[in-house]
Amino acid sequence: MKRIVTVQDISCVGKCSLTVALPIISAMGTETAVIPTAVLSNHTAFSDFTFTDLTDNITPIADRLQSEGITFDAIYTGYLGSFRQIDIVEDFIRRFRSDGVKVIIDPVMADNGKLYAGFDSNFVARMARLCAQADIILPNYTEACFMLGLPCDSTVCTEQIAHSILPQLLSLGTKSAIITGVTRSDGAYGAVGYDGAGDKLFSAFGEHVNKSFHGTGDVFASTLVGALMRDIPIDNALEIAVDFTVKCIKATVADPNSRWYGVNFESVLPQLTDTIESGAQSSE
Ligand code: PXL
Repeated sequence: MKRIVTVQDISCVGKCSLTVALPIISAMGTETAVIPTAVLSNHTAFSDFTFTDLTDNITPIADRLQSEGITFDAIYTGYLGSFRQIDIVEDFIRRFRSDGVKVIIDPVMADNGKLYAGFDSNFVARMARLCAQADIILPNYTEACFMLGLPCDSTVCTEQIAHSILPQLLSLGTKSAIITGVTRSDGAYGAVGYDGAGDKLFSAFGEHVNKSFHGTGDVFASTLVGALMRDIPIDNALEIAVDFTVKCIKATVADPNSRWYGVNFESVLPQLTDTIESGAQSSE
């Protein structure tokens, strides 16, 4: 069984970051080690939140794991809370990266044309520099625009726009990029990727449910990471991640008691694991 480490915050309530990554990637059949970068009472879309910074714990944890000889097949970073935290995470990547270790960076910091609470343009520039360490980055359209210094005034990212932005994202130094929140000409909603080594574009689209929820980016990223760790090729992994994210949104919309702050990924997780396990069996 492969083992990944994911480095992001834990929001006690809110269904995002570690409380999404841990159940999804584990259920998909990969050991999921975690490095919590901060503990928040709830995510930052609530009107208030507590924030306990754990930056100073990261290096001692890395020292201990390294002296134990622990290695990882992938490093997946998500929401990072400060400039200094990115420096330390970059150091962590340098220490734990070796041949074949995939580095997946989700530059979580913005959506719907706006930065999340607590971030500014210096943070954006630092996150863009972290992307140079990545094998794959997973920005949404807003994050891509911020990192490239492009105006993000049109709320719709068409496939054409995605195609023009993707090579620019690779100029940040990442090997591949996937941009989420792309609208196809028939109204379908999904993501477009570009693999620099193979010079290959790929995409996946699903039904556009016109309601946005917090944490869907984390559901998408975790599912993609979970699929890649099961040796599913990236274009197929993207289809699985888009399909599961749409299923989560639809399950949330269909639930009259759903909560506003996150998606009901729990109710559709068994379908995802069935998909992964049937794929794994047919390739055995
Ligand atoms: O889903 C992204 C995310 C992760 N972690 C925290 C957040 C957000 C989005 O707002 O606030 C703490």
